Amino acid sequence: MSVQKRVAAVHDLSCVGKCSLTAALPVISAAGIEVCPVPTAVLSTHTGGITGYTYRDMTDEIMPIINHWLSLGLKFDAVYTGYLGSFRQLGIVSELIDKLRGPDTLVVVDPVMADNGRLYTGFSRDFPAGMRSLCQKADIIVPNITEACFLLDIPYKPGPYDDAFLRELLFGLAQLGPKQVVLTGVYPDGGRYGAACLDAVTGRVDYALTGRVEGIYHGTGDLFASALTAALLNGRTLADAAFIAAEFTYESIERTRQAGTDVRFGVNFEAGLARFASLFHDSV
Ligand code: PXL
Repeated sequence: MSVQKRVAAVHDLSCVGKCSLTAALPVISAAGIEVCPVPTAVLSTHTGGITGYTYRDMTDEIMPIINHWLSLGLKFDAVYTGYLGSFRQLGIVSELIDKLRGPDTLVVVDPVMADNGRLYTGFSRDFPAGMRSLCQKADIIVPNITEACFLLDIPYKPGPYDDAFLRELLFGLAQLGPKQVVLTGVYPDGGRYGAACLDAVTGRVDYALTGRVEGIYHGTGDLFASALTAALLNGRTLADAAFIAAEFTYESIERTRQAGTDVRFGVNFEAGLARFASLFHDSV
């Protein structure tokens, strides 16, 4: 029996909406990995397409949580960051990475801040520049196309996207420092959708494409990045992990489309967790 892996997951807790921690906790746990949450904010729901949500900023709690963990001698196989609750957290999370990182710790930064060409509600125009600095610390970054454009300071354009444009984004992002880049929300044509990944050490580009469902499904970027992190920690290659994550996300979206539920409240990924977990039976 191998020693169980442990991840520090630095995201908000949106109590309804199935994104951030409410995706990372079940998905990564299903793959046999311990998930230690660091809540960056606590909200009644996520902020996408919903008004009237409550919001409690957790900026001042982050370092005390980390310092307590360090005093206990806890070690982490990965630090996985997502939605941050304030601009100030960019610096705090950078410090957190320095403190928790060991020689073999995988640092995954999902630069959550925008989608469909626009910054999320509450994010200031200088946030992307700050997020660019955080990405420099990462081993892997997982932006969507909009976030990639903000990070590279180039204009967003709606898809479909050709190979030349996707390579421009992938190689441009690798210049920031991460060894691997996984770009989500990629669609080369009307029928396929998924991710493009670059291993900057070898220069190899792979696509992980599944079917495409029209519409905006909230929280799916977080589901994808959580599944990707889980698969990587279970020893899968970047291309395999991206494909596992793309399939898991696509099946959750398709299930939700068929059910016809309110898409603002997230997709039904729970029904796919048993199958997802079964992919890792050998490694846990
Ligand atoms: O899924 C990204 C995300 C995470 N957390 C919160 C959000 C969003 C996207 O809107 O509002 C609070």
